[in-house]
Order: sequence, then structure tokens, then C-alpha cells
Amino acid sequence: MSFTRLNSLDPVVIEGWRWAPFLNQTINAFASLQPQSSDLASDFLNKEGTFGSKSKPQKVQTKTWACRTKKLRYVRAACVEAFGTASVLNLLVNPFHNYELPFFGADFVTLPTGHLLALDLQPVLNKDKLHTEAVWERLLPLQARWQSLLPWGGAIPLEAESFFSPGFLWTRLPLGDEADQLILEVVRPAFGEYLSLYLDFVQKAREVSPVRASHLLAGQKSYMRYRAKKDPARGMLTRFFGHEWTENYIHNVLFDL
Ligand code: DBV
Repeated sequence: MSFTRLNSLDPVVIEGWRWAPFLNQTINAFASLQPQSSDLASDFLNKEGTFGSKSKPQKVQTKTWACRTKKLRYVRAACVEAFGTASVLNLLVNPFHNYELPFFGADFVTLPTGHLLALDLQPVLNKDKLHTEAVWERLLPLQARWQSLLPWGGAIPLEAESFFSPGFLWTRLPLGDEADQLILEVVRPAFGEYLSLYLDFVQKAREVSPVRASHLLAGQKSYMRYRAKKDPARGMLTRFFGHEWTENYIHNVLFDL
């Protein structure tokens, strides 16, 4: 039975999708902020395709859940399921630039080669104490606790480093029961704590001056430009859905500023 989503707030139903509990937790967390639907074309709300050989085509689907709230310009979750090939939840929360708030970012990726799990409150302005100090003070203890239970994910591209905080939780795990248990017992509660911390900052955030807001806007744009240019999912999405849809999705839905 299939259910077509007409609105970006409609629930995401993907049979067998392993990241569903994480998305549901996110949706519940934002429910208290009076979320409003984001204006997304139906081709981005629900997308289905096939890939692989003609004799053995495989099904893939991508759905986008999104909303905005009083202080958050654009909250979006990209959900991908291609059985045996990829299962992804990529989340990004973009605050309005007149609030002193970081981004909330998560990348939960399962490929035949293993899981790749990234979670962070990413700075809009990296070398700016006013922007980072209050966040990092509360984030670092969370990172210290949860990262100690997970292997470090390894080097990230040098040019990407300034977009991450020192509270970056980052791991790669081989597929299997042991990873499933770590995802359940470590990644899931860590995600809950990072999300609660972020929502606490959102709740307390006050509007900043127009001058400050323009700095924050410049920082947001440079982050978004980087993410759109270097999206690690570009190859995968192009293979699934073609060049044109993928570029439109990356520039208008995933990283839209
Ligand atoms: N990554 C995205 C979006 C995805 C997505 C929108 C819709 O930003 C998936 C899907 N990430 C995705 C895939 C891979 C990665 C890798 C499919 C694997 C690519 C491959 O192996 O072929 C964090 N994601 C990665 C890597 C990093 C991140 C560091 C490995 C390095 C690389 O291959 O470039 N994603 C990256 C990041 C954040 C994030 C900067 C912030 C939290 O969301």
C-alpha cells in the first residue's frame, strides 16, 4: 500500500527503512515549535526510481520531510532507501540568520561497505567566540562521553574542517549485529542529547542586531555553498535519479540558501 505525501510535514513511510526511529524522534522534537509546512515540489517530497541493470532493476526511493518555525528558517530531512545499496537519513536545521544559532547536522549513512555516522552542532562562524563558546561549552561533554564508545571515523576533507565543531561525533562501523547494537545504545541516545541541546539553544535564542545578522548570513551562505558543491551524495543520487533532478534537489532542497 502506498501513501503519497502532499505536504512536507506528512509522515515519511518507507518500509524497512532503518533510520525511521531517528526521524520520528526528530519530528516529535520539533512538534512543540509549531512547525509549518515548507513549500516543496511533489517531485522532491516523494521520488521513486530504479537503477542497476535492465534485467535486474532495483527500486530506490527518496522522501523529504521539512518544516519551518519562528526561529528556524528551514528544517529538512532527506531520507533515502535503496535496499542493499544505501539507506540514508541526512538532517540539516538552518536557523534564521537573525538568531545566534549554529546548524544542527546529522548524516546517517548505511552502505554495503558499512555505516558512516556524523552528528554535530555546526558553527555558522567558526572563529568567533561569541558564536561558538556557549555552544561548545555544553556540547564538548556530550561528545567526550559518546565518542569514547565509538571508533573515530577518520580524517575528513581538510577544507571541510572549519565547518565542523570540536563536538563532532563521527564514526564508521562495519555492518552487523555489533553495529546495530551501537546504533541502538550509543548513537540513538547521543542523537537525542544533541537534539535536546540544540532545541534548548533555539528556545533561549534572542534576536541579534542587523549588523550581526548580516555576518551570520554571510557565514550561512558560505557553509551552504560548500555543502552544495561537495555533497558526498551527489554521485549516488545521480546514479539513482539522473543529473538534472539531482542538481535541482541539491541546490533547491538540500542546500537552498
Ligand atoms: N550526505 C549529505 C546528504 C546526503 C549524504 C544530503 C542525501 O550531505 C549522504 C544524502 N554522506 C552521504 C553519503 C556518503 C556520505 C559521506 C551517501 C558516502 C559517500 C561515499 O562513500 O560514496 C558528513 N558524509 C560523508 C562523509 C562525511 C560526511 C565527512 C565522508 C567523506 C566524504 O565522502 O566526503 N554530511 C557530511 C557533513 C555533514 C553531513 C559535512 C554534517 C553533519 O551531513
